[in-house]
Amino acid sequence: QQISIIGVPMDLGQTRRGVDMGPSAIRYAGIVERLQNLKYHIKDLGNIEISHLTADQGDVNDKGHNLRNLQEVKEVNEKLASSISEVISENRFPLILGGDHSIGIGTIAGVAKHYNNLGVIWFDAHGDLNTAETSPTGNIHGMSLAVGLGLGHEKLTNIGEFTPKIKPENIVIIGARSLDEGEKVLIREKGIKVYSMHEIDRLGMSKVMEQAIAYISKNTDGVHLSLDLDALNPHDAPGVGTPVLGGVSYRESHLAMEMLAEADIVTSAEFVEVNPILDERNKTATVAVALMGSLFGEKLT
Ligand code: DIR
Ligand code: MN
Ligand code: MN
Ligand code: MN
Repeated sequence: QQISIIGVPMDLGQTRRGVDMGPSAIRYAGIVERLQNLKYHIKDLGNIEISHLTADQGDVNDKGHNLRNLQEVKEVNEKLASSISEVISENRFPLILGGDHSIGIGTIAGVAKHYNNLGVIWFDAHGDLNTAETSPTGNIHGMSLAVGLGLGHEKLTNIGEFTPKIKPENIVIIGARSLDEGEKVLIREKGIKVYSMHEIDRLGMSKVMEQAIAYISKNTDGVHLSLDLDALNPHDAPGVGTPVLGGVSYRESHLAMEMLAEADIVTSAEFVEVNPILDERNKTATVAVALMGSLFGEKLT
């Protein structure tokens, strides 16, 4: 199989500086060599260009809506969606390096164009199911999964010129432990499958992944993995903008990737929210690269 890597140095979906250096940190941690060692043909397409020239200054509500940097986030995600779509048309696997999680909007838009029933595994401490109305922050990185469902500002939902991109029954959230009130309501209303830390503690990651894989494979013709590094315990992945205690361990996250590799269901993937400024000696990018190794079939045996 052939993989194309796209970096998205996006930091406009939230307010912590430095996450735009995530793609560099992941490349520095050796992603290309790691995957080449697994005998893949790798094309690194470089980074999507991001302009900060018109980025919002000061209070997000000055613009009359609760969507920080709406225009810039929209433009970057449009570019990202078409790049990804091109990669899939060339029969290559798109591997996206973030950047904050607002890039999930463009990723899902680009991927969903190629599938009738795209499944999404959202590995995250958060739900990213806010809209401008429910968001406590105005940060679009907390809204990307909702946008995929067709909920939110039309500048975002219309990226790729079709909406909705995904169905609520084709989503699994894994690792959640910080959900806002509006997100909880939406999860209940839409019946979205969530394996929170509670289920991971009770069942163990092995059972959780078994169930998640069975659930997501049932009615889908492709599966996108969106992995926010803050799903992991901050001890194992400290370089993230919104760390939450009590996360998935290093080994649990690897087991999850290994089981996905075994199931052979993932057709696109993104690894987001690596912030080298907040990190300890590039630990989080290194974990991200190790997880990608496992996702693409690396095994010690
Ligand atoms: C919070 C944080 N729920 C928000 N979201 C984050 O701003 O909407 N997602 N950090 O990864
Ligand atoms: Mn920047
Ligand atoms: Mn996220
Ligand atoms: Mn998160």
